[in-house]
Amino acid sequence: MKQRTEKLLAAMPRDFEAALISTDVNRFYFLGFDSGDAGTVLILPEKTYFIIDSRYIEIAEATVKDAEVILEKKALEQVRELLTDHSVKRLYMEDKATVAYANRVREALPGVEVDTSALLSDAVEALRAVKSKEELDAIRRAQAITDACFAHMLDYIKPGVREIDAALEMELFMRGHGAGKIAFDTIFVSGAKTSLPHGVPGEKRVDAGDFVTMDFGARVDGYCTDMTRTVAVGSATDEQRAVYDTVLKAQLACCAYARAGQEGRAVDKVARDIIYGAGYEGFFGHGLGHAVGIEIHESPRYSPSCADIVRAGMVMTIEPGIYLPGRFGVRIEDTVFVREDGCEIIGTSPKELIVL
Ligand SMILES: [Mn+2]
Repeated sequence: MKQRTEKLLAAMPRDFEAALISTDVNRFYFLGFDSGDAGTVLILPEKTYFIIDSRYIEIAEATVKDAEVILEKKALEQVRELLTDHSVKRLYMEDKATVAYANRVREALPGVEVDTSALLSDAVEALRAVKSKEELDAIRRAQAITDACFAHMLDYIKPGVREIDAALEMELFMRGHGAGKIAFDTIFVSGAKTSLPHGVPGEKRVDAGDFVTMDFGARVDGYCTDMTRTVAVGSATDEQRAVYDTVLKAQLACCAYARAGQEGRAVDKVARDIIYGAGYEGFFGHGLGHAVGIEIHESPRYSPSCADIVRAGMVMTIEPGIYLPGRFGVRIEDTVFVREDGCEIIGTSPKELIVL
């Protein structure tokens, strides 16, 4: 954790004096503190402070190693005292802090210049984008649970099963097999609802002839993974197979193409060229993928507008889809680890069309 604050200090302007961290994800990134949604982190060049209320003080004192843990009374008054003690005149805040909170900080710190530009958040996001070995290991463990869940669902899915029961089954499986949390709300949709890229599981029952799309992931030690598979139940028509094969071809081509040093949009284009070339222009509306880490959607993106360079050590999703409104859709998604010479698919779940 100390390395992370040191990297931040190196990334910030030379006249950096202090940073106030108030978002859950960055508090976790700098302290490893994952209990609750409270606490204020103050990073100074010489020292980091963690102001935390009585609900969490015991766990904070036991687990936070690289910051001085202080019992919260009035957090911003305590911040003001610390800034005065250290003669700080300029404070960076995250641009993802709420406007209300930023206003309270300004009011509480007269005489301190409060910078709410994107500078701090961008610097932290750039650090978070490149994963350490420990972070990658957590994502690998999350993915192993996610793969096991998919295998379990191949046995579970039958005509007559309700979507909401299947989604709950997936969440129970992942939590019961070591996921601290799930990475995001599980998507299990069937039949015509598979044309909704982020459809919500409902009362609908799986029918023979349906496609089923499952988009899900476990979260282990604070890190997410993200996977989507589409399977057929009972049978698949020639048109369903043609759409599936096109998405699979695009997904495999992107996995073969992706490597460090590319603009995000270059990898997106590989999928888009295949899908549009097969006649499905207008039916693949979302970007090809996104970085994954503490949050399920991080920067950079594989999308038509992303000119950011994807670097070695980043963890990205590759998830092309085709969605035919009112009829059916297909998405196939892997989480991959980007290396200099290619990308490694972290999961092991099969991708050829499975007819249950
Ligand atoms: Mn995704």
